[in-house]
Amino acid sequence: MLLKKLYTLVFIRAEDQILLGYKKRGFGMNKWNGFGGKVEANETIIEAAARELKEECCVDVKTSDLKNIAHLEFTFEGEPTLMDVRVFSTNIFEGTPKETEEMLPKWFSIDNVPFNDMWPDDKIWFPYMLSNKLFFGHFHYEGFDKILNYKIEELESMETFYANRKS
Ligand code: 6OG
Repeated sequence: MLLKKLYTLVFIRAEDQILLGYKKRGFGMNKWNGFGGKVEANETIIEAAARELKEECCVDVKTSDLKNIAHLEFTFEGEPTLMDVRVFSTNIFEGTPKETEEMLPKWFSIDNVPFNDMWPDDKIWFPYMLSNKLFFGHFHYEGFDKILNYKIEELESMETFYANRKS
């Protein structure tokens, strides 16, 4: 039995650019990624997404402007947990991204995403996100650098995906 832990991951888009943050500490340290973290017991997933974005780079979004674009699952060989990551995107936001203790934000052209300094799974699923598809992905890692196997599929709607999912 895998213990499921819920996380959020938010991407801010502006024309042909995407906002990424360089993680300065903790899980995924020294990698570029979207902004996110664990969902707390007292909040909804989408509230957690907006909260983490604000905490990590000082950008404000309305929860109603966050679009759920993907569901990602990560498992690690020999580890009992499954990371259940809800991915959101928006191009409606307020404020200028600012460095915090956790993240250094930077805009990247969508043609110049720094995949060599990101989680290895990102180069597999970013093309789906950047072409505005909805998708599900599961990645099984050995350690933190090697993907042993994965599955990725485009979805027609996130609502249907969650409605048909067993838990
Ligand atoms: P904190 O530990 O900072 O939350 N995350 C991943 N993101 C990508 N792109 N690839 C992975 O491959 C990831 N594993 C975790 C989810 C961790 C943050 O990192 C994301 C959260 O936004 C393994 O609270």
